[in-house]
Amino acid sequence: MTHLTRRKFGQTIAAAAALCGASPPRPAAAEPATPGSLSFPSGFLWGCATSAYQIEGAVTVDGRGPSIWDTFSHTPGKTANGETGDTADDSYHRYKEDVRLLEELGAKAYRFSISWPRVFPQGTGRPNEPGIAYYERLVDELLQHGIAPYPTLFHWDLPQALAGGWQSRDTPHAFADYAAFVTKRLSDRVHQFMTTNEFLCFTDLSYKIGQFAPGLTLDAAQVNQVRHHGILAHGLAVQAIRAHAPSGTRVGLADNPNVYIPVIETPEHIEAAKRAFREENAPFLTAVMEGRYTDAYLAREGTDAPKVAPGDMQAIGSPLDFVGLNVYQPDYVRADSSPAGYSILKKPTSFPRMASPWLYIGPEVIYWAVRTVSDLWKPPAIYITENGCSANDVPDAGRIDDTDRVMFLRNYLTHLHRAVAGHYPVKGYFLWSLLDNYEWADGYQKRFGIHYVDFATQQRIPKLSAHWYREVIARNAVR
Ligand code: GBH
Repeated sequence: MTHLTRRKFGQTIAAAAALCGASPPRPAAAEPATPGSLSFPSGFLWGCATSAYQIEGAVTVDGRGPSIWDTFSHTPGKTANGETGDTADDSYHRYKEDVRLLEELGAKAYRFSISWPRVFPQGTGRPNEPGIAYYERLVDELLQHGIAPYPTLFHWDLPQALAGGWQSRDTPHAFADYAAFVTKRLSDRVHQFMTTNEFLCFTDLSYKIGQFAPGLTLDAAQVNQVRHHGILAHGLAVQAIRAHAPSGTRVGLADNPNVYIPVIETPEHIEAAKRAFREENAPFLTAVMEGRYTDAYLAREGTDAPKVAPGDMQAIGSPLDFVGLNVYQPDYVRADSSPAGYSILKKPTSFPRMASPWLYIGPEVIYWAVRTVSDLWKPPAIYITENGCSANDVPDAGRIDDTDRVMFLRNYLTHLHRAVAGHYPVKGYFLWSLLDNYEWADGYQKRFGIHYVDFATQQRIPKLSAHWYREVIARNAVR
């Protein structure tokens, strides 16, 4: 029997079984269920992502100190409906159930974040034993289920007690001490760490636009200094982790660079998109990958440029074992004859979006994110550390048929496959998010989960997208 005939035969049985209401037989991994199905390399790391303040709740339990997000979310007018992370998904108490959801998906890895104010309620000084013990329990639970822990040390929940927040140069040093402590406690079991999540969000959005905690609107020089402290914290933490972890422990970060799609795939536009990527991310990922600020950034900022102490840039440029990219929405670039050599296109008002107004749909962005980072800096490995979307999920007789999310994910993963097929070193994908959760200033109205959470009862219900993702993982293939 030829391969083709067997596949057709399999499909017929599946179709018949589906008509009878039985679940179709699962195709063998080597044999795609659909012609043109896109297989991923064996060992590709399929996972899900969350973050501490967005899911844990239990904000006053076991000695946790307040974070700037507790303060901000409790300040009237700062978040949708005044919603806070006080309870969120109560994952602090329900982590075993949440690990079970991962297990049912067949997930190979879980990206979560460690709450700095649980571990150091004052940000620095005395560690809080019950705080770190929680993460030991979570890690052990994951390992018992064969799921690799991918912790991030900072996903925006800065201890409130740290005076000056990211405006202070002491904060990056406090972060390095916290990183060293966590490394000492977990690196016997955790083989990879991410330092910070999304520089732009905890610097610009928090200290320039004021949309996120602590909600400040500082001037350009102050903002550049905050950005510098953010990337310095990352660099000092890389050094601290390496100093205290066994050799072989991998260190990376998760960032959300602006990603540019060349308007037309011709060499001149591709080159322009690459230039745009390097310059538009100059204060963040570019500085981290190159260990220096670009000449154009320093010239642009002039006297507002950050003050840099000796040793800072060397720490910031510490070599990484992997780069994590959070990829959501696209921007488009064309080559032009301006001094920069590119322009970023304005999106037409008809450009399609998901339920969050900022979340434009551009599946190719995931390919260009991987390709551009790889072409520019050749890191040993790249992970997609977040990708996913919000949707207006409404249970209907207990089901959530989020076909819009499935459409979104299927298209993004199809373009991720293009990067795999092009031999770019992308090693894994973390879907944002395992669960509906606290979407920061947007509160609970914007749902990103592949599991629906009823916030009144804390019941978790797999959405259609969870069933779909389970099949992706089982077949190691998309479509
Ligand atoms: C990620 O940020 C975060 O890491 C994660 O915590 C979050 O839940 C997830 O994405 C989904 O949002 O309101 O127009 O000013 C993604 C980057 C930056 C996108 C802030 C939304 C607000 C845009 N986010 N941005 S706007």
